[in-house]
Parts: sequence; structure tokens; C-alpha cells
Amino acid sequence: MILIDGKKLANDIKSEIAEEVKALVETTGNTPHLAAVLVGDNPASQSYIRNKVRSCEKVGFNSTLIERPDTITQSELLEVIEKLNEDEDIDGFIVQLPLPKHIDEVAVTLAIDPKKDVDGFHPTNFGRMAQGLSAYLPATPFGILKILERYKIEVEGKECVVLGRSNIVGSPISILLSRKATPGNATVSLCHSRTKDLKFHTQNADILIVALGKTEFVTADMVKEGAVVIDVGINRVDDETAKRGYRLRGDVKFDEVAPKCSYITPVPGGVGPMTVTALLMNTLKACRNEIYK
Ligand code: BQF
Repeated sequence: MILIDGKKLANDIKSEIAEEVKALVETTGNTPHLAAVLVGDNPASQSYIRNKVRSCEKVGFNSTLIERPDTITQSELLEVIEKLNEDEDIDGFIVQLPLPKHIDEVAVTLAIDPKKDVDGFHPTNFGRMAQGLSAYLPATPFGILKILERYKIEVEGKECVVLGRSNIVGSPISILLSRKATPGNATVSLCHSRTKDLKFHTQNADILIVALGKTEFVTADMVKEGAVVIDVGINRVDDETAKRGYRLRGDVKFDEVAPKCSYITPVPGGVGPMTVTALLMNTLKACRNEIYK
């Protein structure tokens, strides 16, 4: 069993990005600039945003954090987005999800200029991705592709099973792995809450990608011997013995599943750090106008 070290891989890629930023600043004078909008005081969102801002500093990007209370109206938030769309100094920006209930996430996503949509959530980027055109890829699927690539995990011709059909992970990673591309060319099954015989599918998976948000949902009996397991779940579980009063757990029962795997990602330190690094890769692309010339 090979434990995938997402933290190390993320740091390796960050060092590469830092080198490229140096060269970019020398040749063009431009420093990549990411902005992030954080609404409300959800502790998980605050921690994700801190990770992103810290990562920007680490690679030499400029970053701007725009914080608003959860009393902000939808039209006020749309005004913030319009300003960022028009701000020539900002290469790309994200609106941290989830948003408060009174704000329509779809309306917010549609308001982002696709050229600055470094989260890759706008339907223009999603559609371009689905058709194999250059696009900002959503950060988590992009991070998973990088893991498969760097660990030289063969994808072509494999049976790949994805659990969860969210717009930001399950659906796009299914599309990406079934594309005629590398990594890609897999046979993909997308399983969800209405799937009849889930175990039948998971037991057949050479590559199992789990993005359900259900703590330790996948057990050893569901996994084929020698499978590659990619655990996207980031679940907070109360634990008084932990420093912060909680521990992170994945969607996979790691201790019993890991011995059966050829490769597995841990939580924490697996896909999570790669998600943040993928956002940096997209922001560098935005600064270089690589996606939309
Ligand atoms: C790690 C996210 C669900 C919903 C919205 C490193 C992150 C997490 C874990 C992180 C996530 C999850 C992010 C670890 C960003 C990944 O060491 O295991 C980094 O910051 N993430 C997000 O912005 O929004 C989410 C999960």
C-alpha cells in the first residue's frame, strides 16, 4: 500500500509555482493576485480561507481578502463581485462557499467573469471543461488529476467509480476521467443516493473516488483488493483530546480500507492540500492569460 502524501506533493508544486512567479515578475513585472470573498463566520470556511491566503504568501502571490457579515444582501454581494470583475489588478477571485441561506449561490456564480473564475464553477468553465476546451478546472478535481499524474497511476481503461454527484467534485471528476485525455480514458460510473446496489459498483472499482461528505462511509467490504482510493471527504468529528476539539475524518474508514489498497489518500493531508494548490495553479494561469487569450 502506498500512502499518497498530498501535503508533500502540494508543497512540491508550490515550490515550482514560486519559481515561476519569480521569473514572471522579472520578465513582465506582474505579480499574480488572487482575491477571496468570505461571507459570514463559518469556522470551516474561515480555516479554508486562511489556508488559501497563507498559500498565496508562500508562492509570492498578492492576495486580498474581502470579508462581509452574513447580513449582507445578495445585491450588495453582487456589487462586490462586479467590482472584482472590473478590477484590473485582480487576476482571479473566489467566493468561498457555502453562502448564507438567503443568498442564491447560482446567481453569485453566474455573476463571476469566467476569465476570473479561478474556482472553475461558472457554467462557461464547466461547459468548456466538458467539451475538452481550455478552461479553469474546479480545484478539487484538478488536484485529483495532479495526484494521479504525479504518482503515475494508470487511468486509461480502468474501471473508475465516483461516489457523489456534486457540481464541484463528483460531476466534474467523472467528466474529466472519461475524457479522451491523459489522465483520462477511464470507464466511469457515477454513483449517488439513488444508486440501487452501491456495493456492486464499488467492489468493481479499480479507482474509487469518494466525495459524499459522509464520515467513514466506505468500509473494507466495499473495496476491491488492490484498488486506488481517493478520499475527498473533509469531516469534522468532535474529539476532546484534539488541540482544536475536533479531528478531520474522511469519507473512507481509513484503518480498515488502507490495507486493501494499492494507493490511498489520507485525511488530513491527502486531497485537501492539493485543492488549495490547484487554486494557485489556476491563478497563475489567469495572470498569464493562458485560458482565455
Ligand atoms: C488537509 C472544502 C468542503 C466544502 C467547501 C488541507 C484544506 C482542507 C484539508 C482546504 C475545502 C476542503 C476547501 C486539508 C479548501 C479543502 O490537510 O487535509 C486544506 O483548505 N480545503 C474549501 O475552500 O471549501 C470547501 C470542503
